[in-house]
Amino acid sequence: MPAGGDHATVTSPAPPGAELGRRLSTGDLSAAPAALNVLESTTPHDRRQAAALLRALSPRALGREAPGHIVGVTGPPGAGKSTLLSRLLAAWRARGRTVAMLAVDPASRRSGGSLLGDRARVDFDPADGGVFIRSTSAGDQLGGLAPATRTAAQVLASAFDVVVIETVGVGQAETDVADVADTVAVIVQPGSGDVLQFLKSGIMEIPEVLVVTKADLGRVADRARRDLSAALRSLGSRDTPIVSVSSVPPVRGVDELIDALDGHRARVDLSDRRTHARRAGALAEFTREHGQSGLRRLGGRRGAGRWLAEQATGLEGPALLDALEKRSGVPRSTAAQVIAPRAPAAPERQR
Ligand SMILES: Nc1nc2c(ncn2[C@@H]2O[C@H](COP(=O)(O)OP(=O)(O)OP(=O)(O)O)[C@@H](O)[C@H]2O)c(=O)[nH]1
Ligand SMILES: [Mg+2]
Repeated sequence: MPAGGDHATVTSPAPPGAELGRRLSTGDLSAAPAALNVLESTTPHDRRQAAALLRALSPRALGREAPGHIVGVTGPPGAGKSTLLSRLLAAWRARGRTVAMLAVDPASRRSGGSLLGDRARVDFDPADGGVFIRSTSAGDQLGGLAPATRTAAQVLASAFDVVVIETVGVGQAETDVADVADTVAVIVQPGSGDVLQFLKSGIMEIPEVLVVTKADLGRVADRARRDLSAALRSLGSRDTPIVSVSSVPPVRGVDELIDALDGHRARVDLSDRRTHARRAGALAEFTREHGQSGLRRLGGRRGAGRWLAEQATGLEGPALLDALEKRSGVPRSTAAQVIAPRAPAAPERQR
């Protein structure tokens, strides 16, 4: 899908970002498609509107963090993520919750690899205004999340009750999605050892919620659940819920999964998590704009992370990007130049 198209440069300019932000924050879900177009677009006009949109939805403007629950769903190809999300979507809607879903396709899939095979799409009712689904390509972000996906999740969380980000993979994909989501569910299918191995070897952090799919397969699914539970115990984690689900009839485990996700969200320090997400997003954007040489000027990823950790917690992405650019001395990018307030983060006297 072309990101945003040329609509901004041809006849009608995109609606101003601040107005889209206002509509979303008052629960107008119909503003979601235009808001995502703005975030995905790379025209200077839309970059400015994106910054205005993010500022309108920042904790400083809203007086709190965006209230939606951002859920990351990640797991190996074919584990059953999309099929499960169709069931989850129906169950959330039955509870009266509105749902936005961002499905991230790895770029390699787009060229039609054999992996596309029996891939399921998320089922939904196109006439249901309480649901918004967008597929995005991971583009050049190998195994990771495009900056626009991170900001899209933040923006959608101001209007939708639940925002799901579906990514393929474990390891890096899981780490990346943990930078954005309030809760990460790792999806495992029975009989595939990779998640178990990743867990045991410490490549993968202990997930917040583990889901074993295809429970209808019987013994092999029970065994996967037992193995995962043993691995978690040996890692000293007793709190991670493991939920077995079947997404084909007889469907089971979906309500239990919703409860597990809600339970995690109730325990999380939201402000902390979202602050971390905004900082990680700004750093990803900085790295995309200015590359490794830019990053070196900040003392590498570590140095940049340490510095970001000292900045004010309510700052939105563009303001943080602006602060990083000022500190590193690189040229400022469009969004930061035009919209970000002078960041209080990098006082001249320090230099
Ligand atoms: N038996 C059984 N098959 C399932 C279940 N859930 C999914 N499948 C099948 O597993 C295959 C992959 O399911 P998807 O939902 O596409 O898996 P995915 O994790 O989204 O896959 P990618 O997006 O390609 O990574 C499909 O053929 C599904 O029909 C289940 O609960 N039981
Ligand atoms: Mg899928």
